[in-house]
Amino acid sequence: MMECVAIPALAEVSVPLQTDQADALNRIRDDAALSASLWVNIALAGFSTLLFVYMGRNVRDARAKLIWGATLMIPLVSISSYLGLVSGLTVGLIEMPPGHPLGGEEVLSQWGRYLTWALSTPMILLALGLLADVDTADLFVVITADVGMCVTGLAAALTTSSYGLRWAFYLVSCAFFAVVLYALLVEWPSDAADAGTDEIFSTLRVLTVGLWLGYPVVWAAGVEGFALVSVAATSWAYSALDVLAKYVFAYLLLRWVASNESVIPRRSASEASAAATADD
Ligand code: RET
Repeated sequence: MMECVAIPALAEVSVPLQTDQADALNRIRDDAALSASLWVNIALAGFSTLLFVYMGRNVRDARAKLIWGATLMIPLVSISSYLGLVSGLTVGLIEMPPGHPLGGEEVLSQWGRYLTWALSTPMILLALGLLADVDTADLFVVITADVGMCVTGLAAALTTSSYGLRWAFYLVSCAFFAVVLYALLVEWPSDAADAGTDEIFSTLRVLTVGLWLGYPVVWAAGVEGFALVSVAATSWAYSALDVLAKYVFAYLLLRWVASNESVIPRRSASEASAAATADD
Protein backbone atom coordinates (compact mmCIF):
# COMPACT_ATOMS: atom_id res chain seq x y z
CA MET A 1 0.00 0.00 0.00
CA MET A 2 1.24 3.46 -0.80
CA GLU A 3 2.17 5.66 2.16
CA CYS A 4 0.44 9.00 2.33
CA VAL A 5 2.65 12.03 2.93
CA ALA A 6 0.84 15.08 4.23
CA ILE A 7 1.54 18.11 2.08
CA PRO A 8 0.80 21.40 3.84
CA ALA A 9 -1.62 23.72 2.10
CA LEU A 10 0.12 26.54 0.26
CA ALA A 11 -1.10 29.13 2.74
CA GLU A 12 0.57 27.22 5.59
CA VAL A 13 4.03 27.26 4.01
CA SER A 14 5.89 30.24 5.39
CA VAL A 15 8.88 31.84 3.72
CA PRO A 16 11.02 33.00 6.67
CA LEU A 17 12.51 36.11 5.05
CA GLN A 18 9.12 37.33 3.87
CA THR A 19 7.37 36.60 7.18
CA ASP A 20 10.11 38.42 9.08
CA GLN A 21 9.98 41.37 6.72
CA ALA A 22 6.23 41.74 7.01
CA ASP A 23 6.35 41.41 10.83
CA ALA A 24 9.19 43.90 11.08
CA LEU A 25 7.42 46.31 8.74
CA ASN A 26 4.26 46.18 10.87
CA ARG A 27 6.22 46.81 14.05
CA ILE A 28 7.88 49.84 12.48
CA ARG A 29 4.57 51.18 11.12
CA ASP A 30 2.89 50.74 14.50
CA ASP A 31 5.57 52.75 16.28
CA ALA A 32 5.27 56.38 15.18
CA ALA A 33 8.46 57.50 16.97
CA LEU A 34 10.44 54.69 15.36
CA SER A 35 9.07 55.43 11.90
CA ALA A 36 9.79 59.15 12.27
CA SER A 37 13.42 58.46 13.25
CA LEU A 38 13.89 56.74 9.87
CA TRP A 39 11.87 59.02 7.58
CA VAL A 40 13.61 62.15 8.91
CA ASN A 41 16.90 60.75 7.69
CA ILE A 42 15.52 59.80 4.27
CA ALA A 43 14.27 63.35 3.79
CA LEU A 44 17.52 64.93 5.00
CA ALA A 45 19.66 62.59 2.91
CA GLY A 46 17.61 63.46 -0.20
CA PHE A 47 17.92 67.16 0.46
CA SER A 48 21.66 66.87 1.19
CA THR A 49 22.28 64.99 -2.06
CA LEU A 50 20.71 67.77 -4.12
CA LEU A 51 22.49 70.47 -2.12
CA PHE A 52 25.88 68.77 -2.46
CA VAL A 53 25.50 68.31 -6.22
CA TYR A 54 24.78 72.03 -6.45
CA MET A 55 27.68 72.98 -4.16
CA GLY A 56 30.15 70.98 -6.23
CA ARG A 57 29.00 72.28 -9.63
CA ASN A 58 32.09 74.46 -10.18
CA VAL A 59 34.74 72.14 -8.75
CA ARG A 60 37.32 71.44 -11.48
CA ASP A 61 40.48 70.23 -9.74
CA ALA A 62 40.82 66.42 -9.99
CA ARG A 63 41.61 65.88 -6.31
CA ALA A 64 38.89 68.24 -5.15
CA LYS A 65 36.49 66.32 -7.40
CA LEU A 66 37.54 63.07 -5.73
CA ILE A 67 36.82 64.51 -2.27
CA TRP A 68 33.51 65.81 -3.57
CA GLY A 69 32.61 62.44 -5.11
CA ALA A 70 33.39 60.58 -1.87
CA THR A 71 31.38 63.12 0.12
CA LEU A 72 28.40 62.86 -2.22
CA MET A 73 28.31 59.09 -1.64
CA ILE A 74 27.59 59.70 2.07
CA PRO A 75 23.93 60.84 1.69
CA LEU A 76 23.39 58.46 -1.25
CA VAL A 77 24.40 55.45 0.84
CA SER A 78 22.28 56.86 3.64
CA ILE A 79 19.11 56.94 1.53
CA SER A 80 19.62 53.30 0.58
CA SER A 81 20.38 52.39 4.18
CA TYR A 82 17.27 54.04 5.60
CA LEU A 83 15.04 52.67 2.81
CA GLY A 84 16.29 49.22 3.80
CA LEU A 85 15.30 49.89 7.41
CA VAL A 86 11.95 51.50 6.72
CA SER A 87 10.87 48.74 4.31
CA GLY A 88 11.68 46.00 6.80
CA LEU A 89 14.31 44.52 4.44
CA THR A 90 17.31 45.10 6.71
CA VAL A 91 15.66 44.80 10.12
CA GLY A 92 14.75 41.60 11.89
CA LEU A 93 13.21 40.15 14.99
CA ILE A 94 16.12 38.61 16.84
CA GLU A 95 15.69 36.36 19.85
CA MET A 96 18.15 37.50 22.49
CA PRO A 97 20.26 34.81 24.20
CA PRO A 98 19.98 34.00 27.91
CA GLY A 99 21.90 36.55 29.99
CA HIS A 100 20.77 39.47 27.84
CA PRO A 101 18.37 41.77 29.76
CA LEU A 102 15.67 40.80 27.23
CA GLY A 103 16.84 37.16 27.04
CA GLY A 104 14.31 34.88 25.31
CA GLU A 105 12.38 37.84 23.88
CA GLU A 106 12.29 38.87 20.24
CA VAL A 107 13.83 42.26 19.74
CA LEU A 108 13.66 44.43 16.62
CA SER A 109 17.24 44.78 15.43
CA GLN A 110 18.16 47.37 12.80
CA TRP A 111 21.10 45.30 11.63
CA GLY A 112 21.13 47.01 8.22
CA ARG A 113 22.67 50.06 9.86
CA TYR A 114 25.89 48.20 10.65
CA LEU A 115 25.99 46.76 7.15
CA THR A 116 25.66 50.09 5.36
CA TRP A 117 28.13 51.82 7.71
CA ALA A 118 30.68 49.54 6.04
CA LEU A 119 30.01 51.59 2.88
CA SER A 120 29.43 55.09 4.29
CA THR A 121 32.19 55.35 6.91
CA PRO A 122 34.98 54.49 4.40
CA MET A 123 33.73 57.43 2.29
CA ILE A 124 34.02 59.76 5.30
CA LEU A 125 37.55 58.52 6.02
CA LEU A 126 38.54 58.70 2.35
CA ALA A 127 37.43 62.34 2.18
CA LEU A 128 39.28 63.17 5.41
CA GLY A 129 42.40 61.29 4.32
CA LEU A 130 42.51 63.07 0.96
CA LEU A 131 42.03 66.39 2.72
CA ALA A 132 44.94 65.70 5.07
CA ASP A 133 47.01 64.26 2.21
CA VAL A 134 47.83 61.04 4.07
CA ASP A 135 49.77 58.38 2.23
CA THR A 136 47.98 55.55 0.44
CA ALA A 137 49.22 52.79 2.78
CA ASP A 138 47.91 54.69 5.82
CA LEU A 139 44.58 55.29 4.18
CA PHE A 140 44.27 51.61 3.25
CA VAL A 141 44.98 50.39 6.79
CA VAL A 142 42.59 52.84 8.41
CA ILE A 143 39.75 52.14 5.98
CA THR A 144 40.26 48.38 6.33
CA ALA A 145 40.13 48.69 10.13
CA ASP A 146 36.98 50.78 9.79
CA VAL A 147 35.27 48.11 7.65
CA GLY A 148 36.37 45.54 10.25
CA MET A 149 34.73 47.68 12.93
CA CYS A 150 31.40 47.74 11.08
CA VAL A 151 31.37 44.05 10.17
CA THR A 152 32.20 42.90 13.71
CA GLY A 153 29.56 45.36 15.01
CA LEU A 154 27.10 43.59 12.70
CA ALA A 155 28.25 40.22 14.05
CA ALA A 156 27.74 41.47 17.63
CA ALA A 157 24.18 42.52 16.81
CA LEU A 158 23.28 39.26 15.04
CA THR A 159 24.82 36.73 17.45
CA THR A 160 21.96 34.91 19.15
CA SER A 161 23.79 31.83 20.47
CA SER A 162 25.62 33.46 23.36
CA TYR A 163 25.41 36.72 25.27
CA GLY A 164 29.15 36.62 26.04
CA LEU A 165 30.04 36.24 22.36
CA ARG A 166 27.93 39.30 21.45
CA TRP A 167 30.20 41.33 23.72
CA ALA A 168 33.30 39.55 22.40
CA PHE A 169 32.43 40.81 18.90
CA TYR A 170 31.73 44.23 20.39
CA LEU A 171 35.22 44.33 21.92
CA VAL A 172 36.86 43.30 18.64
CA SER A 173 34.93 46.08 16.93
CA CYS A 174 36.24 48.52 19.57
CA ALA A 175 39.81 47.36 18.85
CA PHE A 176 39.32 48.19 15.14
CA PHE A 177 37.80 51.51 16.16
CA ALA A 178 40.93 52.29 18.21
CA VAL A 179 42.98 52.11 14.99
CA VAL A 180 40.69 54.67 13.35
CA LEU A 181 40.81 56.96 16.40
CA TYR A 182 44.61 56.72 16.58
CA ALA A 183 44.92 57.83 12.96
CA LEU A 184 42.47 60.70 13.37
CA LEU A 185 43.94 61.95 16.63
CA VAL A 186 47.63 61.23 16.34
CA GLU A 187 48.81 60.61 12.79
CA TRP A 188 46.65 62.54 10.37
CA PRO A 189 46.79 65.97 12.10
CA SER A 190 50.50 66.34 11.30
CA ASP A 191 49.89 65.32 7.67
CA ALA A 192 47.15 67.95 7.49
CA ALA A 193 49.49 70.56 8.96
CA ASP A 194 52.10 69.74 6.27
CA ALA A 195 49.40 69.97 3.61
CA GLY A 196 48.14 73.33 4.88
CA THR A 197 44.63 72.01 5.53
CA ASP A 198 44.95 71.77 9.32
CA GLU A 199 42.26 74.33 10.17
CA ILE A 200 39.37 72.61 8.41
CA PHE A 201 40.84 69.18 9.22
CA SER A 202 40.87 69.89 12.95
CA THR A 203 37.24 71.12 12.90
CA LEU A 204 36.13 67.98 11.07
CA ARG A 205 38.28 65.77 13.28
CA VAL A 206 36.68 67.09 16.49
CA LEU A 207 33.23 66.61 14.96
CA THR A 208 34.05 63.10 13.72
CA VAL A 209 35.79 61.79 16.84
CA GLY A 210 33.19 63.30 19.19
CA LEU A 211 30.23 61.90 17.26
CA TRP A 212 31.71 58.52 16.33
CA LEU A 213 32.37 57.84 20.04
CA GLY A 214 28.61 58.13 20.53
CA TYR A 215 27.85 55.07 18.35
CA PRO A 216 29.36 52.37 20.62
CA VAL A 217 27.72 54.10 23.59
CA VAL A 218 24.31 53.89 21.87
CA TRP A 219 24.96 50.23 20.98
CA ALA A 220 25.79 49.40 24.61
CA ALA A 221 22.86 51.36 26.09
CA GLY A 222 20.40 50.36 23.36
CA VAL A 223 18.39 47.22 22.74
CA GLU A 224 21.33 45.27 21.33
CA GLY A 225 23.39 45.79 24.49
CA PHE A 226 22.13 46.46 28.02
CA ALA A 227 18.65 47.42 26.73
CA LEU A 228 18.46 50.48 28.97
CA VAL A 229 16.33 52.29 26.38
CA SER A 230 13.59 51.33 23.91
CA VAL A 231 13.96 50.38 20.24
CA ALA A 232 12.62 53.82 19.20
CA ALA A 233 15.04 55.67 21.52
CA THR A 234 17.96 53.61 20.18
CA SER A 235 16.89 54.39 16.63
CA TRP A 236 16.51 58.12 17.34
CA ALA A 237 19.94 58.23 18.97
CA TYR A 238 21.57 56.66 15.89
CA SER A 239 19.54 58.88 13.57
CA ALA A 240 20.56 62.06 15.42
CA LEU A 241 24.23 61.02 15.37
CA ASP A 242 23.87 60.27 11.63
CA VAL A 243 22.49 63.75 10.89
CA LEU A 244 25.55 65.38 12.45
CA ALA A 245 28.22 62.83 11.48
CA LYS A 246 27.06 62.63 7.86
CA TYR A 247 25.14 65.63 6.54
CA VAL A 248 26.61 68.38 8.76
CA PHE A 249 30.10 66.90 8.37
CA ALA A 250 29.72 66.65 4.59
CA TYR A 251 28.28 70.15 4.31
CA LEU A 252 31.21 71.71 6.20
CA LEU A 253 33.72 69.77 4.13
CA LEU A 254 32.12 70.64 0.77
CA ARG A 255 31.71 74.29 1.67
CA TRP A 256 35.43 74.42 2.36
CA VAL A 257 36.37 72.45 -0.77
CA ALA A 258 34.23 74.65 -3.01
CA SER A 259 35.95 77.83 -1.86
CA ASN A 260 39.52 76.53 -1.30
CA GLU A 261 40.10 74.36 -4.34
CA SER A 262 43.59 75.76 -4.88
CA VAL A 263 44.72 74.80 -1.33
CA ILE A 264 43.84 71.12 -1.81
CA PRO A 265 47.08 69.16 -1.70
CA ARG A 266 48.18 66.85 -4.48
CA ARG A 267 49.48 63.55 -3.16
CA SER A 268 50.48 62.51 -6.66
CA ALA A 269 53.03 65.36 -6.76
CA SER A 270 54.44 64.61 -3.32
CA GLU A 271 54.50 60.87 -3.97
CA ALA A 272 56.33 61.56 -7.20
CA SER A 273 58.91 63.64 -5.38
CA ALA A 274 59.27 60.97 -2.65
CA ALA A 275 59.78 58.35 -5.32
CA ALA A 276 62.35 60.58 -7.03
CA THR A 277 64.22 61.00 -3.70
CA ALA A 278 64.17 57.25 -3.14
CA ASP A 279 65.61 56.70 -6.62
CA ASP A 280 68.61 59.03 -5.95
C1 RET B 1 29.51 49.70 16.95
C2 RET B 1 29.30 48.58 17.99
C3 RET B 1 30.51 47.84 18.28
C4 RET B 1 31.62 48.72 18.80
C5 RET B 1 31.81 49.97 17.99
C6 RET B 1 30.84 50.45 17.13
C7 RET B 1 31.15 51.70 16.40
C8 RET B 1 30.46 52.26 15.43
C9 RET B 1 30.77 53.53 14.77
C10 RET B 1 29.94 53.89 13.77
C11 RET B 1 29.98 55.06 13.00
C12 RET B 1 29.04 55.23 12.06
C13 RET B 1 28.88 56.35 11.18
C14 RET B 1 27.98 56.18 10.18
C15 RET B 1 27.74 57.09 9.16
O1 RET B 1 27.15 56.75 8.16
C16 RET B 1 29.46 49.05 15.56
C17 RET B 1 28.31 50.61 17.15
C18 RET B 1 33.12 50.68 18.19
C19 RET B 1 31.92 54.35 15.19
C20 RET B 1 29.68 57.57 11.33
